[in-house]
Amino acid sequence: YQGIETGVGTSKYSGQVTIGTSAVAGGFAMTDNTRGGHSTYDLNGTSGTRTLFTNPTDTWGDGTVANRQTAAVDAAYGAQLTWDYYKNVHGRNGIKDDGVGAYTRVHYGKNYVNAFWSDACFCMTYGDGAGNVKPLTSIDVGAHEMTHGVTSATAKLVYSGESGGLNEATSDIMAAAIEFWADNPEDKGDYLVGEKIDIRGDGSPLRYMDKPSKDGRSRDYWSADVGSVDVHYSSGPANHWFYLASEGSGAKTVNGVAYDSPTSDGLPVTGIGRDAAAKIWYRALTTYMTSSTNYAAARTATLQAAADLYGKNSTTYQNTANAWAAINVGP
Ligand code: ASN
Ligand code: ZN
Repeated sequence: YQGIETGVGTSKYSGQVTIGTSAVAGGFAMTDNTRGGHSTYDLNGTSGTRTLFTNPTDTWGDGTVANRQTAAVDAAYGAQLTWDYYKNVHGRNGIKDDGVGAYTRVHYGKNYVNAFWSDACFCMTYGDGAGNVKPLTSIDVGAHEMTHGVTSATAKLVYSGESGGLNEATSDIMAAAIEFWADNPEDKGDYLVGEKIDIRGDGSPLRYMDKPSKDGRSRDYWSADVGSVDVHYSSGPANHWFYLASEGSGAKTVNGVAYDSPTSDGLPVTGIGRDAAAKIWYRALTTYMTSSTNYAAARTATLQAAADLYGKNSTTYQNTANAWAAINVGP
């Protein structure tokens, strides 16, 4: 698959987008040679046999699920944004920082209501949803899954106990940062996870970062038993840290979404801004966290990162520490 082309895709969630493609005999393929050769494949309702998306023209999808290219456009766009975010914001050249792209598979199985990253294939996989649950190919879901690859290539946070919650939170945190960074007019940034998918059928998102317990399961604050709950719920305190560190506590509306973020001790917290919070988390993840990092160690890691980036005497450092205190993680 040759060269560098730019296709035009009509996505389901993000409107009309450009995607990196390449020229092949008889047309074009969804292989992006500007991003490490990242390719997007059709599993066609199976869990194994994959076919590279190709097309006679460089125009893809039509925004409907009936057109099987549409999910591919969304997933390829999400992977592309995630690649570009890590490169442009954090200087990271691909998941392993080696310039090599992963790959994406869509239309996994039948009525599959999930998406996942696999270290084994070094790839991301997306289900089509079922009933009224839509394909799991939104920007935030894609960025979440691809970030699991980054975590695997860096801190390697073990996917159980507190480190598992921090692994999950890393995916939600970077996904929120990526959604804001992309600033797509059809899918503006928010501190919600999976709000486009309607996974519960009542219009609510899968997770909330300002007050994670709004999902009925996630924890808002660290406690000694947090490591005993599912990693998608023990992520709550760290997701809450990211919200508080970014925006501060209390009521606030961002991109038209209203938030109201509490603190464990009722004391207010001042935000450092989303970009600084994401920089701190990324540096902590890639420089200081290890496979066994727990909540207390994550606090230390982010404070080391904040000291490196902003200085130990900065208000950014102090507010970073205050956001940890607000989720009940102290010195
Ligand atoms: N979509 C889920 C996740 O990435 C799959 C899983 O449970 N690992 O967290
Ligand atoms: Zn995950």
